[in-house]
Amino acid sequence: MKDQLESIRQSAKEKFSSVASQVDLEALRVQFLGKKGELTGILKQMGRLSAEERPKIGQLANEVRTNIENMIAERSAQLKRLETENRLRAERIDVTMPGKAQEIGHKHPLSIVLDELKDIFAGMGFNVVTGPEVETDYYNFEALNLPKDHPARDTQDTFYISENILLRTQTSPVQIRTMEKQKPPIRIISPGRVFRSDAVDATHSPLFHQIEGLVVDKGVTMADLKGTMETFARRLYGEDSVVRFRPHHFPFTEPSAEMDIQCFSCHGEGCRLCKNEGWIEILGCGMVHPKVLQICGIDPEEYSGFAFGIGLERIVMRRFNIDDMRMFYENDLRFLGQF
Ligand code: 2NM
Repeated sequence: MKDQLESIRQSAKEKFSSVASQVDLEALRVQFLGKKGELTGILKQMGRLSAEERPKIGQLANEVRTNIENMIAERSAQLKRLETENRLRAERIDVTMPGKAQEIGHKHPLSIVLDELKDIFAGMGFNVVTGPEVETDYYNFEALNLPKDHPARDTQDTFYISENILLRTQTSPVQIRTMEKQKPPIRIISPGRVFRSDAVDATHSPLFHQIEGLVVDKGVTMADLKGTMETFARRLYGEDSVVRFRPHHFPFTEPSAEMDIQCFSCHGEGCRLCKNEGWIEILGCGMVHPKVLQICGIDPEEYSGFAFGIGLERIVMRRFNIDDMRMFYENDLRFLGQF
């Protein structure tokens, strides 16, 4: 029996030192120390020994068991170390390798100029306000003093969703909503998308962008309107810009005007850029109609105001010399990459 124990010890030494994985190691542990294992098999036969031999063999068996347990612990620790080493080798990262360049996008030309316009008006104390693109007939037309038979209300020009719901044709509904909610002084601009049922060509699109502005306070006059618009033009086109105001008509302002800037290419002489006019139209504006103030709950005897509307696309087209409006919406990277 002593020889058997020694041979178990010897065979364990060989097998445990060459086992290559934790799973195999566990299988081997069961083979030697498990309930049906080799060592247990020996211990079960201890009854057959003499009283003299039994403690000696018992001691040897315990020794062998302890030996094997130590072998397992040692090999297990070795295997763990090996696994870690292998993993570290496999997952090694070369931090000196060049990275994958991330392509960073940039602003759309419309956004470049819109942000500039926002900055200019912010510098004059205007807040930016936005509102819904789907509007009611009331906010888009009725409250703006556009009579029921006005041509702008025709289904030819406006996208109707139902009889009373439509896509806003200008951002003025935002101004109306602001006047309803907020007591003067009011000084806001409302940039955003507007929609008109136009056929697409180089200068028309059913979706385009507007920035409207509104100032309401006590004692606001046409002089404030002209000064603010001229300051805006100078900030945008340079301090030596020359502007002029021409009478116009809008249902929601009285009086109304359009502002032109003197052509910066020919200084009023007439050239290709200004189509021989000498002047380039920039925006529409006027003193808010007393009826509009009244509709919004603002007393026109106490308050007055001015408003203006700027078409973003036209300004951006002139800025970057773009001759076809469709380029803005086609997402052609050969175009967009130029800004
Ligand atoms: C323009 C021209 C002139 C305008 C008027 C209003 C409101 F709500 F106060 F009545 N908002 N925007 C206005 C005035 C818009 O666009 C060419």
